[in-house]
Amino acid sequence: MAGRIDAAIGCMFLLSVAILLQTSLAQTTHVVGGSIGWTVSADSAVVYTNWSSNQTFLVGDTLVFNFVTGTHDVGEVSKAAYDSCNGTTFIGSLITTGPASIVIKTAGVHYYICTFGMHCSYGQHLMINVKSTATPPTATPPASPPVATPPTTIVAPISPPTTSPPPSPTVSPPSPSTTASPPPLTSDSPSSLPPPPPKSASSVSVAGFSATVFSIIVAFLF
Ligand SMILES: [Cu+2]
Repeated sequence: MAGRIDAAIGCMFLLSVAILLQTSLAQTTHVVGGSIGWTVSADSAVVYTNWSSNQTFLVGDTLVFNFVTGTHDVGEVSKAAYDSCNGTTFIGSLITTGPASIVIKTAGVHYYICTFGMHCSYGQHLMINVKSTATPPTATPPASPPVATPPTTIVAPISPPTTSPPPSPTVSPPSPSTTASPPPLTSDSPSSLPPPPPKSASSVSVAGFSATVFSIIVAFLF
């Protein structure tokens, strides 16, 4: 009993460890701009647009903005602020110390800008589309066991037909034999019953005949 409980606890522990490992592996750290980092240049807008288009962002992932403190900053802003490079109001807080790590907490489109000088207007801004966590792929393996269930339900309908034929053959042979055997018994019994009445009638008549003969003999003698 105790051994079974220990085994169950062990299995649950291993399962939770596997889930934790899978969850931690699913999280990705994205270094914004790759080797270029978080900076400004003539083609900054193109650089960050191309970089983000080649990434898959999931909730729980981390963005790393590589910059030297005092030369840039980064803050998440609304779409309106992103479009107008308005660095006055932020979602969360403006991060002025580099490198800056930001964990993505919600799905949807997120916008980031640098508030230094004209950096945003020159193209130092980032727009990313974040998908919800990779739980759908992990939910797909559990879906395969349910797929195995339909075959078992299909097998169940097949078994009834195989079981039903045996009963009918076994039932039919007994019924003819039972129906056949009663008729001989009933036919014998009626035929056997009638003979007794004739026998008894003849015996009565014989008895009456013998009594008559006896009375005749007695009368003849006396
Ligand atoms: Cu900047």
